[in-house]
Amino acid sequence: DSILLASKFRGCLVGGLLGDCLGAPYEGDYRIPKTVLQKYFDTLEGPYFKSPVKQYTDDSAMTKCIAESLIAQERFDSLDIAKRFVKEYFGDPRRGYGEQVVEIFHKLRVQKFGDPFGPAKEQFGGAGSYANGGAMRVAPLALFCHSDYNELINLVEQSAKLTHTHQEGYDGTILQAIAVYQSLHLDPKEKLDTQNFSSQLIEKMSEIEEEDDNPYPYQTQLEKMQILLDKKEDADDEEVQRIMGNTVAALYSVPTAIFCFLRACAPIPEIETENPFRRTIQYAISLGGDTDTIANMAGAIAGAYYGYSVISENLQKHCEATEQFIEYADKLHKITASK
Ligand code: 8NA
Ligand code: MG
Ligand code: MG
Ligand code: MG
Repeated sequence: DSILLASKFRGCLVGGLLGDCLGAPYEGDYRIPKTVLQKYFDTLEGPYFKSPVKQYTDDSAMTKCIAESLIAQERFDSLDIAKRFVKEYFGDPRRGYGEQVVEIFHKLRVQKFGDPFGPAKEQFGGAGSYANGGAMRVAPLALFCHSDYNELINLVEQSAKLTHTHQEGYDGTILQAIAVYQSLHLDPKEKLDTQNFSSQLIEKMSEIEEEDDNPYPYQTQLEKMQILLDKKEDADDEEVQRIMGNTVAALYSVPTAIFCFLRACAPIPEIETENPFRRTIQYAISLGGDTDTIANMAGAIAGAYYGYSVISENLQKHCEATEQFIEYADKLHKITASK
């Protein structure tokens, strides 16, 4: 129903924001001791105390651009999104952007947006970026297209190609959007069937992935994920890092984020919380590497599944721009309800 969906919209955007803000201090660390993160989350979730907010990074800065564009235009407008990326970057460049993506913003400004898709094609000697920058910002578009799957696939691919033209870059963006889409359509009161969730992802990706030198990379990663999820004894962190990955590559971070969501439905050793949303992002951060982005993507999927009501109020208060992201969610819900 509409009340649940509105809560899922908020959960998705606020969930992603919290993953970014809370994961950012650990970005690039090899692995974060479970005891350290337990204390970090317990402190932030406990009785409220005044402290500087945890700032969001490029992940949420670009998510903001897409949300604001969809709200202003009430449709997907790639030129408008490109302009917002550039305005946002030059207005507030110190948000930890990817090293190469900023090249695109400079070129777009110089060519005055004559060809918004052009500069991305020149990245990495023409290979295009395979990093997770398309996937980390896609949540608002997944919400916008929640009732039209074919439109979702089409628009998400375009949104990615403004910066990411490598197949792994845009197919990873599509995978993240499909995961959010599936979460939105599930009832959080029913027990999540993790194998069914991942089988559906594999089936949908089989319609997306094209054969090339390395055929079906996402389906392959998702199959490895299923084996890890199936393991009777808990898969240890070293194994998860090695098999799923935790880097800025979309192939080694988007399936990892999905794994975190599915793994965190049940208790995880050394993560002491009854709250499955918190467990998802706390676990994602503990794996190290691209912590802000993996926690952001896992948080968006988890929030879209559980809804806003499970997200701790005190955690929200410690993060920058929570109110703004709630507003985006409510506006997107209103627009899509009347579409
Ligand atoms: P991007 O397109 O600049 O890619 C980021 C990095 O990925 C590049 O600098 C390269 O090292 C590598 N890369 C991507 N494609 C290729 C390729 N075809 N060949 C060789 N190397 C390649 O930026 P983006 O927006 O996709 O990046 C998103 C990530 O950057 C997020 O994690 C975000 O938080 C940010 N970030 C990450 C780190 C980190 O150390 N994990 C640090 C700062 C910022
Ligand atoms: Mg970031
Ligand atoms: Mg394709
Ligand atoms: Mg990152």
